[in-house]
Amino acid sequence: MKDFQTFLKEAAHVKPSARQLAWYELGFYAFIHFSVNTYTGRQCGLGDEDPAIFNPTELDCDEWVETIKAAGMKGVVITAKHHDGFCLWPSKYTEHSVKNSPWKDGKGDVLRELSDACRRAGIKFGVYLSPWDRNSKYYGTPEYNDYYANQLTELLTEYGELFMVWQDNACGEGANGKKQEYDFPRFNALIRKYQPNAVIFNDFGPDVRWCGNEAGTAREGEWAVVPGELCKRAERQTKGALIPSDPFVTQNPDRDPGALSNIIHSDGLCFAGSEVDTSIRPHWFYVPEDEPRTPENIFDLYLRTVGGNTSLNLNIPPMPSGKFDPRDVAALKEFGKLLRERLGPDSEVPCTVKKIRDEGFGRALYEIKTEAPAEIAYVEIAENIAEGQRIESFQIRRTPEGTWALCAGLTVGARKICRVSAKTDTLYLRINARDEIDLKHVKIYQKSTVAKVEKEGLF
Ligand code: FUL
Repeated sequence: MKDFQTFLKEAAHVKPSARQLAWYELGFYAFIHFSVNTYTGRQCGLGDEDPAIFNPTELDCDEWVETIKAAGMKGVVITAKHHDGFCLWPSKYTEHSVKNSPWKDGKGDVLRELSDACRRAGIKFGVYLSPWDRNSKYYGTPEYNDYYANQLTELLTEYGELFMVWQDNACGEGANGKKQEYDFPRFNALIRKYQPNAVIFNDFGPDVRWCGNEAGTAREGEWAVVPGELCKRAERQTKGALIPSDPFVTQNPDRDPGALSNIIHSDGLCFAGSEVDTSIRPHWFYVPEDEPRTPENIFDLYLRTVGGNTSLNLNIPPMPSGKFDPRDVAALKEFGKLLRERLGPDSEVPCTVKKIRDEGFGRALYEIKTEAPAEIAYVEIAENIAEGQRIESFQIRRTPEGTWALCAGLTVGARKICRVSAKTDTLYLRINARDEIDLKHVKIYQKSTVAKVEKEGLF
């Protein structure tokens, strides 16, 4: 059996692929749930909807993309096909698609319009293709895997570069006794073949895993280094458990899968970062009575997710007209303003970071200095995760010693953004890591000057 130091060192060197690193860089992108459900008010279609109900006469994808960009998002993932089986593109393999809708006389293609708009605006494009299909006559038979693979190939080859392919494991209620075994290894091989830079999202990886809820809640400590038992299709980079495998621990997604108490039981660790997917409204598809999140709520969500070593996939459901609801547009644009004011270059205060004490075993104390005292509002810490994720806990402090910290947290990973309230030119950062600490950067943001001007104007 391994000794603890060897185990920790191996865990600290589990590395992301280039595509996973690029996905971490993006951090924040839009989800779009759009289908026949937009017209029926259902959240899960039955599969027998008439394609004639899909008629987004005012659809303008450049307008969608303008809002998405204004909110600081770097890409978009759209439901090319949801569980109802209706295709937003004119797939050759089914009649259940836009080609039988009155929209643009059956000549429309939402994916074409959106992928072109994304390219024009310089943001990334990705697709959600539901494995569960309540329309396809093949569903529940081995032929369904051919059907899905054919549709996937259309998406992978006809719409330019994809940054993400999003799948879930919803297998449904088994209507008519149908239950489908999805051939994910075959689907994933196709994605790798045609879109080698695209990350694959599935509940448990291989590239990006689900955070485990749809409420917008990330774990306090989100690890990208997790048991291979949980992310079955991800590549294992280590071999052998520290304490013989315990399936309850390693395969239980309700736990904190990357915590040390969990991974010591894993037979092999892999790298799979977590995505938080949630909606700007209480539902995935448009419901006129729903109210969107407020700009402050989205900012808080952003801090906990993008600023908590996960990515945020925030759903904006279009209305039957094809437009976003003006209330959602207003909330997103106002949020974008808050984001630029609070975490943009105008609020950043240059600082120097110096290791002032090395305590060994991945423990160290850093001094962070700004040129002059500043009213600090946020501190961002980033690990160089290209070499692995290592930080187990940290504290941001006014003094090097003592029990009191301005902020204390668990993981850091690609990005940790902390709310801090202190007027000072010196902060201390204590870190406890699994192996040698490799910091990519520390950034300091002062209370936004825009807010200050408003305040001065008021008083
Ligand atoms: C789930 C689906 O069942 C929901 O309808 C939604 O699309 C969500 C993002 O994924 O698995």
